[in-house]
Amino acid sequence: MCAAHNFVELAIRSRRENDIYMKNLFELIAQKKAAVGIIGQGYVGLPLAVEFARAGFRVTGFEVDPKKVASLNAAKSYVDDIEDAALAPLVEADLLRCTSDFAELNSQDAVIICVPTPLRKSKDPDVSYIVSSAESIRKHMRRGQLIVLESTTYPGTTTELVKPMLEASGLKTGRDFYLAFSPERVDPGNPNFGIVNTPKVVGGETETCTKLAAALYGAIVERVLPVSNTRAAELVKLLENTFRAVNIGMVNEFALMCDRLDLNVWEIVDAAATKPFGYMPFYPGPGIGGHCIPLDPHYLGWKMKTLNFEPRFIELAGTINSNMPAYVVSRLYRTLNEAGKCMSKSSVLVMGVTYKADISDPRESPAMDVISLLTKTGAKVDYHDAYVKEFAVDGKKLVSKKLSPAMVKKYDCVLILTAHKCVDYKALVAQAKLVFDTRNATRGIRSKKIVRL
Ligand code: SAJ
Repeated sequence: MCAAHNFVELAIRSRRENDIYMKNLFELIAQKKAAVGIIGQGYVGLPLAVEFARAGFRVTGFEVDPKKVASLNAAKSYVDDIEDAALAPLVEADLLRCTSDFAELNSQDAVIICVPTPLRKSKDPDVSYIVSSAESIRKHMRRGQLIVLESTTYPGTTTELVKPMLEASGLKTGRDFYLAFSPERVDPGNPNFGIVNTPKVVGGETETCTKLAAALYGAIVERVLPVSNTRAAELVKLLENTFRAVNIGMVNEFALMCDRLDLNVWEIVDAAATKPFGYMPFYPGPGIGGHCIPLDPHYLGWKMKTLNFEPRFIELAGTINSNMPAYVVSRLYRTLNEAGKCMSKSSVLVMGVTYKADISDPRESPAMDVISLLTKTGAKVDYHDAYVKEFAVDGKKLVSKKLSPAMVKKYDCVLILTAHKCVDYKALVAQAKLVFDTRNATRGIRSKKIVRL
């Protein structure tokens, strides 16, 4: 009886203790006194850190890159969407600081993981950054902390990978610490939607975990949407990005169909976009770039294959989208040929190398593939992009050429891959011998010199 009685006593005391930890964390969040640590200060982690600091939380950014640590502590931003002026008051008020000392994770009440989730060459997920972050947390974690994973990943990552790693500390999820997943929805360069006015989905390992994550994000965003668990939250994000990849793939296939039908795909898409319901426009292009849309659906594809399920839409969209650079080059062959030019003896000026317009990020840009393929044909390829001073293709450094009427005139063809708003396309067309426009950047300009995707 005595042992059983002690066990019950112990359980009640431990329950009470846990309640104290949980209540304390809710209070710290409500009073905005919770110390918030964010691992990864890139285009996702830094804007998130700024919003928590703006709300009055003391935020510590954890970064492995010493240059980023120094830059942020000097209130110098390296993320397009965050101005230095936004950082300065927060750094001065000691509400935002950055460190590479991960032992400081121990003093955080909440830790949010915002690290990259790239793909390996084999298109398998590379969760190594999540693993190293979880390992750092395990080493320094303590009772009463809330840990949230934001990095886009396959359903089951939080519960099958992160949770056991953290529990190797001897602490128990939902009792000693709290664990949730909340997908990031940062859209770089989006002038209308930022962290505060983009609804935030949260899903926890337990109900208390969900509630604590909802309370934390509820302190900075207008709307929090709790879902049933971490796997649901992980899949919500993958649906969002697979939706985009598949629809972009479909409209790219429409571009190929219009080529066969001798129709203008841009006219077709614009006309369809007048439908006020049941339709959402996507636009063809030279392929898809960035660190999300080309990659995220393959995280889901990989997971489903481990469950013997063939994700056909994801595979098909991936094939169509990744073949677009080769299609652009084949169309350019035809375009130059019709102008009596041979590709291998032609000079091409590429306009725009970032993965989408009006940002400076060239990561995973289809321009890399297009320029690589073009160079292999023997063509002389230069580029101009006001946002990207230099750019490596197949290990060879290219430097952005200064734009001038005399310079544009020299090229056999101008190839528009990214439609930055800062370019005067009317002047460009007037100066160019020939323009192949893969983004409809020359929309509304009538000239026999223009060929469009
Ligand atoms: N693209 C097209 N046609 C389109 C739309 C996009 O070819 O109609 C291309 C773009 O040029 C780009 C790629 O697809 O190369 C990705 O475009 P994106 O607009 O999805 O840009 P991302 O990857 O920076 O941002 C997306 C977010 N975009 C939007 O919701 C508008 C969103 O899916 C995520 O918040 C974000 O990825 C992310 O981090 O997951």
